[in-house]
Amino acid sequence: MSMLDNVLSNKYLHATGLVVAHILSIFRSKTQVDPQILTALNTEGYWILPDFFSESICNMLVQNFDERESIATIVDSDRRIFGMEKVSELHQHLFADSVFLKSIGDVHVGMPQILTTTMAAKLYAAPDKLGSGGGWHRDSFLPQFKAICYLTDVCEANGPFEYVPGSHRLTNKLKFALKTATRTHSNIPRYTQASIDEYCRVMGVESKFFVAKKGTVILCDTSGLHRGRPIMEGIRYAMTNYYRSPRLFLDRRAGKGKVYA
Ligand SMILES: O=C(O)CCC(=O)C(=O)O
Repeated sequence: MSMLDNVLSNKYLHATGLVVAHILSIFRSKTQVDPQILTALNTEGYWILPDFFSESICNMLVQNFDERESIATIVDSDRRIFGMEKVSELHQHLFADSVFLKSIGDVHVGMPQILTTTMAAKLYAAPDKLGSGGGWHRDSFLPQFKAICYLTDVCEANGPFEYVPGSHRLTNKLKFALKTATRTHSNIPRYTQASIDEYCRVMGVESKFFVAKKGTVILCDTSGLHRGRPIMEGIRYAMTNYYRSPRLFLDRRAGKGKVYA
């Protein structure tokens, strides 16, 4: 092995190179993302893109789901297909592979985002259940980006997405913890309605639910408090892009100094 090979194979150099590449890619995508969207994601934690897809495209995406409903995972009255981009080219090309959506996540999170899965869902009415996502929760403590697209018109009755504005911000997580002397609240993932009410009262905010037409995309930082409201009547079709950040650490279990993305 030459000296150059030795230098290049050095795991620390490799990791440093990855970090530099990530930083460069963030600057590159910064120029392409609407600053209004970034500001809203930073301050409120969400942004709405109306008419992202036309009605006819939504109908085709719904039809693609219905044709594959037999492979869906059933939980209560929900039908979910994880990895929809692998079984429906339409979902893949139109949504999963969207450079536009991913680049917003890249800049918001501050790292190039990796699509974990596109989940397509058909949710039936179940007034006595907790709703999509299993009730109020945070997906993570650190920033996390998701793009949710309604494929049917969503009104108050058929399970709109609901979010507590600003609850993703570290300053608000700390403020709430200090005000209530609760050190763990921002770190626990699941919440009762009573604890959400308490958060809103203490922080002087109101949760917001999103009634919107099919084809609307909701961008959100799911480290904030959120849920899909229980579906009282009707059906809600939607698809969600789940993104994650690369893991910038050396996987010691593999013992090969491999950097996992
Ligand atoms: O589908 C929704 O409206 C919300 C889903 C949700 O809570 C989640 O993806 O974490």
